Amino acid sequence: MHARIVMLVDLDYFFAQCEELRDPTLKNKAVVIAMYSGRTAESGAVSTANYVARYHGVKSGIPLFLAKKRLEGVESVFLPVDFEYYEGISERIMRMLKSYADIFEQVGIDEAYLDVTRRASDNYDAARELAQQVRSEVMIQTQISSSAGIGPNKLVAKIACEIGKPNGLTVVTPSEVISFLHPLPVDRILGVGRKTAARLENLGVRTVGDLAGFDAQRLTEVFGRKLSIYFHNAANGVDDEPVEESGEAESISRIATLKANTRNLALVLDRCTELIHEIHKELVKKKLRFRQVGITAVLSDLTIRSRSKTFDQPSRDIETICRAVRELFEKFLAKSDLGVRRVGVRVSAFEKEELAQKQLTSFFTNQ
Ligand code: TTP
Ligand code: MG
Repeated sequence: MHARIVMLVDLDYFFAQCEELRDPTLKNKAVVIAMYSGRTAESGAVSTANYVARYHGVKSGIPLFLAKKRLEGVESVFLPVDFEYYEGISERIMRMLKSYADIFEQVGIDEAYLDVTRRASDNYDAARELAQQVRSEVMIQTQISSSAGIGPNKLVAKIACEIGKPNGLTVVTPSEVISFLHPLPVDRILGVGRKTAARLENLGVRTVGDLAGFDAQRLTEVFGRKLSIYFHNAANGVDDEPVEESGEAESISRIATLKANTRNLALVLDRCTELIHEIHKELVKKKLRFRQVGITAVLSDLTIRSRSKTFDQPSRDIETICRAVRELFEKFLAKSDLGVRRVGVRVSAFEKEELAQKQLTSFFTNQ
């Protein structure tokens, strides 16, 4: 049994950096990427800005007129978003990142989680080495600088990555998690925005450590049960969200927490039934047929196990998913001596009907 090593790679000031790549004379100027709303020639918001512009207080989301005001007297360039160009660069980089991961999950145009547990042989020094390699490959191949964070889960990896930006690498080993997180301002935690941070401040909570030590009962009264459990776990660096293969065309998956940890097959399958129904609905909607069914189990010690089964023929049949999930969990539970905490179901290896049809048609017309 082992814990995970999760890496987050996020490209630095991405849209603006792409523009600098196209026109290196921009580098010493303030570069602002503008999303024009079209209402007037000048109205809109900042998509992102390079670090020269950030130094003057320009950041994502602020109105363009404010950005202009803050850059008065500074040599600056405003450019419209060129999404297609950025996407081309992103795709190349994502392919590189993927080749470094056991499990790869892209979460935005310039951001991806890599589960590197196996690749790094459970070793944080090896993971650091891997991050250096992947960042330098991206730099050499595309001249794009990136930052990476490494930790035992997504939450820690994400915060670590942000801390080291730009062009940084921050590694947080399991024994360093608490001392890393606790001094940070509480709004570093995903989901703690300005309003929540202000409410927390009223309760005397400024740092992540304050939040971790705050009375659980009182937190629940203010934020409700669900959110306060999340806050409490996050403040202690606990996060068991798996890194999951992403991409619409690659897989559809659902994951859910059980009422209590269990090794009981019937209870596990009961929870899976709901997930299977949701997955099936999506398969029908997207007209997809799968050739692979997989299960994920997050165990009581938070380790994650996955199993899958591949079929010769593509299918969209709900019965096929149910049978495969039962078979996989039956085998899995027979061997596991730990209780299961969360269960996941995944279908993948898709064959899109229309696509198959199209390929067939073009095959015949090419004869
Ligand atoms: P981010 O990774 O959040 O920002 P960034 O890459 O510009 O800067 P950082 O160095 O801090 O990572 O977002 C990636 C891209 O998404 C960003 O370049 C532009 C776009 N974006 C918007 O269009 N609007 C927004 O509000 C944000 C946050 C990002
Ligand atoms: Mg970025």
